Amino acid sequence: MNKLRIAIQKSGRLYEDSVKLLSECGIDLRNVKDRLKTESDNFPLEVFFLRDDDIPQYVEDGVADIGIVGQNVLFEKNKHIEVVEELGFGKCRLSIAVPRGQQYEGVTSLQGKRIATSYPFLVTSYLKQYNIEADIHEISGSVEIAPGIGLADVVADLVSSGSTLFMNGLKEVETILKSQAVLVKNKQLKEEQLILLNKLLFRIRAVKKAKRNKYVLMNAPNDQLEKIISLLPGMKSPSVLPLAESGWSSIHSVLSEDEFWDKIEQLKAAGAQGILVVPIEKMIV
Ligand code: PRT
Ligand code: ZN
Repeated sequence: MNKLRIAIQKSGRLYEDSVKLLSECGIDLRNVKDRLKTESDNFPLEVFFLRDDDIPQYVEDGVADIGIVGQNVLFEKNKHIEVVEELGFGKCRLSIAVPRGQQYEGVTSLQGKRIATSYPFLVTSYLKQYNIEADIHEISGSVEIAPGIGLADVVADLVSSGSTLFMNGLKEVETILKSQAVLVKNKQLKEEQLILLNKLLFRIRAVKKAKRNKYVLMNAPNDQLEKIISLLPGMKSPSVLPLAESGWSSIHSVLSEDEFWDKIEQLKAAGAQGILVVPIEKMIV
């Protein structure tokens, strides 16, 4: 039977969110712990567990059809593969950081400096834009300790909360790249694999959309209905149901995360009561 093969991280920061995303898409995986490969019983999907650094190569070579990887790794490896969807997890940035006491007056301060990083390609490309030449020291881990042990003057490393830099006496001075996990695909997928990928994408988009929206229910006196309805978008328009108590209605709608709190305030001010907010599992428009 035709299968779609996906490469995801074996263990690390992207592993749990990748497996969770598949699960939210209704894809059950057999025995994921300590395996190199597994399958799903309810979707034609085979899953390869790999080091994140190897995923772009596997997808380019067509050993895997698709993969989940951070944009930082994707752009560093610079393989011929396509991004299909941003997944909204694994968010971080690749930044340049200098010792806190060191004076820094913009990128020109980096001229001739020794920079420790696991991202030599991205750092070199970034500096090139400013005609800066630096001495790049590629190291694979614990980049943040490099200035402290005299290996480098400056680092370029991934940052999320910033606490690792802080604890190592470093300050972030430039952002090279903002990154999140993305779904990538091989450039020459066969028709059968494309059909399966589109099926998976349809589910991923429904899950992502649901996360950005909330289902809201509220009660309101009928004489306020018009005003309340005008505030609500809903998927088409809000549903209005009569309450057992005459003169009152229950209104159901969907609100997006971005406008959520503003709308709730306006709804309360317009006379809505007993507002309930419920998470949405899937949203298909
Ligand atoms: O074994 P494998 O090679 O698969 O894993 P890995 O050790 O190379 O990667 P892993 O699991 O650490 O990270 C996988 C991916 O998660 C990265 O490629 C990024 O896309 C994403 N990601 C998101 C991060 C971070 N946030 C992050 N904070 N990857 C690493 N970090 C590290 C960073 O290198 C630094 O050491 O966390 C530290 C900084 O964190 P803060 O919160 O102190 O700023
Ligand atoms: Zn890695």
